[in-house]
Amino acid sequence: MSMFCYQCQEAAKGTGCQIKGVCGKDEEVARLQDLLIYTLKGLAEIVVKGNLEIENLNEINHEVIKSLFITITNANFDKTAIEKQIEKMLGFRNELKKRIAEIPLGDATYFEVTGTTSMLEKASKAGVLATENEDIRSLRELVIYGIKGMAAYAHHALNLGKENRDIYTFIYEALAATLDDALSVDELITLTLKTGEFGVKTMALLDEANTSKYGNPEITHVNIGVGKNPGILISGHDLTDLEQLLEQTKGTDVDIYTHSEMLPAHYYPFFKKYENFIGNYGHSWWKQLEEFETFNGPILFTTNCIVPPKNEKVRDRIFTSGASGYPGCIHIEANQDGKKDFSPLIEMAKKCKAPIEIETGSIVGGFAHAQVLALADKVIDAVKSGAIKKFIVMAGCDGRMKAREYYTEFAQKLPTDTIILTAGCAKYRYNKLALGDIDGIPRILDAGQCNDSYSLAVIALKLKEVFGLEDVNQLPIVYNIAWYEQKAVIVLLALLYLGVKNIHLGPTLPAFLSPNVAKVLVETFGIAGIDTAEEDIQFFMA
Ligand code: SF4
Ligand code: SF3
Repeated sequence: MSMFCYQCQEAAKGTGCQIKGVCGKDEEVARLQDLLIYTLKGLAEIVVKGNLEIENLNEINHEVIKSLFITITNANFDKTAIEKQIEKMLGFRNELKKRIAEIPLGDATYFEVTGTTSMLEKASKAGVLATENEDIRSLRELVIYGIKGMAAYAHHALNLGKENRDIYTFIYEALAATLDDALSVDELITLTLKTGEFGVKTMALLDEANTSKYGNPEITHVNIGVGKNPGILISGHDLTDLEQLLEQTKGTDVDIYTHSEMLPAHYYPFFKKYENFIGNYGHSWWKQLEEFETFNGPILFTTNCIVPPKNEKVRDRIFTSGASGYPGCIHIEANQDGKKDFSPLIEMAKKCKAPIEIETGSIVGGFAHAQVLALADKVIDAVKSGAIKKFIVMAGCDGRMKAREYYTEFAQKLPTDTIILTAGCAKYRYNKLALGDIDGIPRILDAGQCNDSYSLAVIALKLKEVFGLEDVNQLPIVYNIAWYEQKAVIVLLALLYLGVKNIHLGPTLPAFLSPNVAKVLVETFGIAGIDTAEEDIQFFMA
């Protein structure tokens, strides 16, 4: 077996990718990502066992979360960038080793590699399958995928100047715990729940970072048509990149459009002052191959999800930043102050044609916690009068699997007295359907990006308080979540930590859940898969 990865919903045959990733990740990238994670585990073991002060590890903390982010599905396909990151982290690891007294540590803290061949060789013994017991492996990976998602959100918060040492402390603790053969299944389950607890803390931190800088998202109609100027398309989740791009294109004849998970940027008051911030182009990430062709201008990936470009001409228009990367695409690095120079994209855009219009009209969003709570009286009245029977949380990810047509059908067939609460790119399966409204409340309330699932939890907790309920599960809210990559894993663990039960997860259950671990999740939390749209609606409405 040349590689093994089962971290996302598209894992080949529902078990794992072994020759090449369905996502396009090749064997070398997969193995290098494994080695990067293994290096982080070794570094974390030194921090934990050596009782090192997190506050003295500033740069290392930042590089640890960036490294985790690099290994998220569809974030970085660039071998050279991953190798460099391994070397950097090994350098930090060796430096930290000198700071602690002689205490017994494991292989992850001692191994050395020189060059690609020895990295690949070492990686083959350090990947997922190095843990033989399938239940321990399953729980270790569940924790690792959770902290990958957590690290991505912590990285966005950090870019906005917000960080929390407790989150870094937990990430080191969790990484080191995955090397500890003494931990039992029960102890690893406890660690999994703790991962959810820190997921909540991290999403709250990012929410605070976003809203303190950009204001609270508000009801916004986002244009989905195009203008006459050439444009730059920005994708991914990093709002600081968008801010810098808008500043650098202000007053030029270059327009800025969002793609996929960048759509919710339009909901923030801060970005509304930019006249060249035109609208959203296209759908969710997996449609990018065709949509980038017709967009005509440069594309900036600030994070996942990148689909390996098939057309070289399109690839030449793709730029990456932050944790993302793709071989052959220009990577825009930040300087020491976090400033990025986007002039290569702007100069390219000036020579490009305007985007070809693929749709017209607008979509509405901006229903994060502050906006929904501002409408609370209206919402509560509608629930009390019976006009709203149920809220269906349909947050999460989109993906290319045909089975995901389920979500469109499900949204279409829901009774008209239901409201869909969404966040993340899962929304593209139904956010352009004309589902109407209930007493002026749109039937699809989009809170924002996947991390804004936090908003949905805040709304649920507030409703519980208003209705004087003991338990969040007594609310008329059901959860039908679509997952794809590891940010959805941290969202799921966060919901479990908050006590949410009976979450339905689709389109398939994670390949990394062993039968026994899946059984625990089913028995303890009522986690279930999905059936047909009709059957599920009947079940949810009962
Ligand atoms: Fe396969 Fe998903 Fe891993 Fe890519 S990220 S190799 S598709 S399991
Ligand atoms: Fe989407 Fe990749 Fe997960 Fe942020 S952009 S939700 S899949």
